[in-house]
Amino acid sequence: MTFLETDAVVTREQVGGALVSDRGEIIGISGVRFSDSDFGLAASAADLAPLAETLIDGGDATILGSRPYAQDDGQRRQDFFLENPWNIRTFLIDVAVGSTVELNFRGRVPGLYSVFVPSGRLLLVGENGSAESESGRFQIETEGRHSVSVGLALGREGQLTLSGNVNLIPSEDPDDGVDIPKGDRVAGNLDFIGDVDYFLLNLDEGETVEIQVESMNIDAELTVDFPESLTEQVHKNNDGGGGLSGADSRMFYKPIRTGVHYLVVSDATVSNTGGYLVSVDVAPEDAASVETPPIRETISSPFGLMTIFKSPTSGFSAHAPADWNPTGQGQPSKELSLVDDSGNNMIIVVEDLVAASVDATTLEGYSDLVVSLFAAQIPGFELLSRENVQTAEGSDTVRLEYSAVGGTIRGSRLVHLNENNIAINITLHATLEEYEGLSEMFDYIFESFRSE
Ligand SMILES: [Ca+2]
Ligand SMILES: [Ca+2]
Ligand SMILES: [Ca+2]
Repeated sequence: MTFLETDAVVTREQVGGALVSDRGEIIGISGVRFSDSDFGLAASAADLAPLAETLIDGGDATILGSRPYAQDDGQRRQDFFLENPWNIRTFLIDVAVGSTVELNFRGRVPGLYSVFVPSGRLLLVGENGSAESESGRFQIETEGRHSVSVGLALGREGQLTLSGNVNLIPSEDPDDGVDIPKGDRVAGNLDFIGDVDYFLLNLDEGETVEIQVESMNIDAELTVDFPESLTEQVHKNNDGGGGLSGADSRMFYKPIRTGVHYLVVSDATVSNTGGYLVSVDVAPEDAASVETPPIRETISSPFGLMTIFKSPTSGFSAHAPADWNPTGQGQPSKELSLVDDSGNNMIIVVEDLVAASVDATTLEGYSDLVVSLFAAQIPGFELLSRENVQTAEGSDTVRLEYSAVGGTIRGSRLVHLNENNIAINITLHATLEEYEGLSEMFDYIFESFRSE
């Protein structure tokens, strides 16, 4: 859409009129006005004409398709499968003011639910831990349909159950799961505050595409992801597309694999709703695409599939359980953070001792420091053993075994200091009940550590 700037008065005195040329032709329709300013624009009549014709023919001129309310009465229990981390299901609750709603949320994977009042304000958030259930209760204070959105908190896919003391009415979002062919432009809509839409895009390895999200309504944010991606392979862009509001997003994306990708549209401020256009085109030859780190190598081990984690900065590698999920969070020194379905975790932290001005330049000195920090920071920390171990490829390491939190958690930490005074820490935590079953795998992970 082209917008025209003119010295004709388009705000205050009037809005929404025709912009007429000195030859009497309608060249634009005013109406785009920036809030808090006296600056307005007219939309090009040439761009608007097809919409006007559609409207006269009785068609849908919003180009957003029809968004019918759910007709179904719903039921008290909803079981559903989320196919990917961007798949969010919404259920509506339509009960009288004064009613108390009780929700129960459970699944084999950690999930999140959010309850919104009809105006879009967030009322309640809950998260079920792995294999646990979470209950929430709230009172209906405003007339209208409340909504509950449910998504994965961790992991790539999973089965979840939401149940309540009232009917939960499924609300289908016509945007989610829509295919976008290359060279096409598709209209979507963020239907409610917090809506996230995902589109499916088939790409060929190495062929760079230009992806763009344009909107006058939302502060478009674009995310490109694919199944089995690692945290560092997910790309986001907020305002790279500029556009009329300066908030459009754009990305040149070079796929590192052939197959389906997720193109995700959200509002960067999580406060707007409305329509947007998303387009995918073959990028110009010289386009500078975002850098995606390579897919990690996977190998089989006596403990199942392992991915070989290679540090992007510190020249070491370690095996990590392929079916543990990245937590996608943490401080910059955390190079890897994984968790399994029971909450057992693996964390790799890298510390540059010179940059951090840490006064410990030997492996022994640094290990002493780690133990004293643990003792100070971890509730109920108890050191069970400390051993100097040489790994299979000959690196000197210190292995610490400890218990924490009243003996309910067992931890193992491998500490290594390389010749550049970079400290590498691999920590594995398990609940006391699961530690025994996992300890051989922990040994295997520590033995696979290689400092290069
Ligand atoms: Ca939507
Ligand atoms: Ca959606
Ligand atoms: Ca933006």
